Amino acid sequence: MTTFFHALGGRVLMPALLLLLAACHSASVDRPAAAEPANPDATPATQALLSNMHELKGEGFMFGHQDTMAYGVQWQNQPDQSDIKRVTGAYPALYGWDIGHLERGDASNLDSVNFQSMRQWMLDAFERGGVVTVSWHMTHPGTGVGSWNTDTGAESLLPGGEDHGALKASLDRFVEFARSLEVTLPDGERGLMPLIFRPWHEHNGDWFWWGKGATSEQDYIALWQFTVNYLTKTQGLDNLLFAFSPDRSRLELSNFESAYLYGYPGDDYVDIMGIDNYWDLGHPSNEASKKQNLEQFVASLTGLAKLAATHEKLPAMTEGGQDTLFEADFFTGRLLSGLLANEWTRQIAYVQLWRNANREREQKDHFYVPYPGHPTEENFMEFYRHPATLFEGDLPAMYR
Ligand code: BMA
Repeated sequence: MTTFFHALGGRVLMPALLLLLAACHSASVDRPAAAEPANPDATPATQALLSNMHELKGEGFMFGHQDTMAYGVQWQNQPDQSDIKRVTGAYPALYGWDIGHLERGDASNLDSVNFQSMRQWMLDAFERGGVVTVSWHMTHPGTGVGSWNTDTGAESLLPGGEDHGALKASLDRFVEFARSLEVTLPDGERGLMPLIFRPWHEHNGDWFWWGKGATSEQDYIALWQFTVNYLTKTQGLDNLLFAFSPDRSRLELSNFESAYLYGYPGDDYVDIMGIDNYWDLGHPSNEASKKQNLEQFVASLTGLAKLAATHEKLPAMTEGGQDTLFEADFFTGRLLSGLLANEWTRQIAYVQLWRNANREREQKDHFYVPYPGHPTEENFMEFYRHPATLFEGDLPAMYR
């Protein structure tokens, strides 16, 4: 570029070149994104996490697992365990935790994970160089009913609404929790560990009280914007990156952009454009063939990555997988094939699979990664060994 530029006379061409670069900007897959965090006051470590995740794009994706340290299919209450670790010997790069029931002041979350233990697992992950993401199946602060109850929406929680104080009280529980996550940062100072915060997920579905039907699009946007402003500006939490995550089952591919942007609170309120995808990975209610599934998986990731590039956001598969892993080649045949399909799908910065419920405690099979002895174990090892799959030990320093 420099040679070409000088050869043609820099002065005259400079403005034209800049214009050209600006025009290419939105569609280019090669250009590293600027990675300005939504919160302009984000701490240096939080900004570094965002930039470093942007840097990973095209190189590989961080592999994550929900609740991984808390329990697995065949074990619970054991130190330093994870089904990922039991199978591969490695820790995942990304750790997902849900703080549902923190708002009730409970000692444990909705899946019986003790909050003090969760806190320690988050700190341990940071110490090892891993990344933590938090979701929230929040009970309705006004009515106290669970997140899956859709009788009452978010309207009363908004500023001026009768339950607005209750929403703030719920958010304050998280503020207190996040403030307890104090670590020594790369600059040697004590401060809060960065978190990827993913509230109000799958809002384009009709199953949560903040979702379609119970809550209008306008109220959803107001809820999101209030949440971000309250946590950052009012409470001064500057260690958060914000992830938006509609559900793929309700995203029409032929109309991807406008479907995806339903409820989008705006670029000033989002760092990560996510997608929760169970639908294209062998969901029992999806009647498409496996081949069509794969095509649609690729189309959804491609659409997401292109849109995220336009908005200068990080594209990620924030949640998903195949419940009970009934296909022996799931990890390479479906997940990896989709993620490596083209230059856009290779921009996906992380993929997080959902939890491995403890069989004895929950009396059911509900799991997304293999455990020792499961038929997908070998296939998962192949996935693990692939250079594009990043586990904790593969990560560069993410916070500097
Ligand atoms: C769902 C299931 C539930 C769980 C909830 C919150 O997808 O795994 O069993 O309670 O997530 O983690």
